[in-house]
Amino acid sequence: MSRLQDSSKHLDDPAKLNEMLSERGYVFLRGALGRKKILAVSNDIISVLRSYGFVPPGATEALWSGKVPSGNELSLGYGGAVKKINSLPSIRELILRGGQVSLLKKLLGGEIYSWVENRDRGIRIMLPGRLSYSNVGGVKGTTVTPAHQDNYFFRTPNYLTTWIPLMDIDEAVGGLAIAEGSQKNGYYQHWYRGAEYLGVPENKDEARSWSTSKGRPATGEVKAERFSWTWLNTDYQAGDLLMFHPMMLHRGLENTSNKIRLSADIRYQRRGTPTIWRARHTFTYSKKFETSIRDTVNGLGLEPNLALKVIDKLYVEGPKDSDLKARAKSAAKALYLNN
Ligand SMILES: O=C(O)CCC(=O)C(=O)O
Ligand SMILES: [Fe+2]
Repeated sequence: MSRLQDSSKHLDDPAKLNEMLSERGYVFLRGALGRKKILAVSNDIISVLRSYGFVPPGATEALWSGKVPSGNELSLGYGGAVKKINSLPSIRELILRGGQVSLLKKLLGGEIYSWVENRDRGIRIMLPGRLSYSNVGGVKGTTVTPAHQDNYFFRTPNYLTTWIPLMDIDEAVGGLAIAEGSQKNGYYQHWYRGAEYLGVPENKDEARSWSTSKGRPATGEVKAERFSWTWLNTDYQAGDLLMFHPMMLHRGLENTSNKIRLSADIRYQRRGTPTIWRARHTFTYSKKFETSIRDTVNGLGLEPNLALKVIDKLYVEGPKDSDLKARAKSAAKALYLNN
């Protein structure tokens, strides 16, 4: 693992930062958001986690009590504790008016549109270890974010992802790693095994082992396993800001510490530029739509590769007035004939 390059000395030079975003695909700015401000936000989160028993009484850091979530308490978008956290005034303030917003105003040269789904997806609460979860959007996955491009979720080049550590995140707490130069090759194949989301294989061995265990690419054009990556991360500190390109390959690192990893990932674009449907809806709305796509398509009994393609097509098109089953059938026919 190599280190992210810190560009904070160019904080007042938007042209330079834009140049880096387009050439390197990311900008990492040490301390740009102010340590004190961010720690005040995370104190509010820690209070909520304490009240749910995830942080022991009296602890002022995000220490993990050892409590395992009951049901979806900590699930992105859905969890009770997560909903409570998303409704905190300090979180809303951070998302709508944090330092990243004023910086983006300068970089994008206009007012900023904060995606609707930032409201219920923005904050991530990551317990130590690698737990499986199931059924968010009809998809199974694990708590350690697999390698992916955000383009998998949001099929538009027209936004930036900001990743914000809400505490000090060293290698033990995990954090985020990005693959140097990976934004330059297009849209990588993202894999599934049945309903299990695997993400992008990190090398040939992983691709081989997925494919011999019934994994298959569900979307994307470029075989990522052709490349070999240098992963970049750093000892993140509260106050740091990482911004990256929609095509940048990145992944979560396993949390092996005794702390709960707190971070935000929120997306913005210049106001008035074209948006995609996901930007205009809450995360819970979108996941519900995704579930109904999967249920509908799986109910048609299609050949598995075709089913994955149909799911992807309906997902990209987004919610519409017309009946989903009829849409699925005509997409299946068109894709079948095209093959
Ligand atoms: O924080 C993580 O584990 C994943 C974040 C992510 O995928 C993103 O910021 O786009
Ligand atoms: Fe991501």
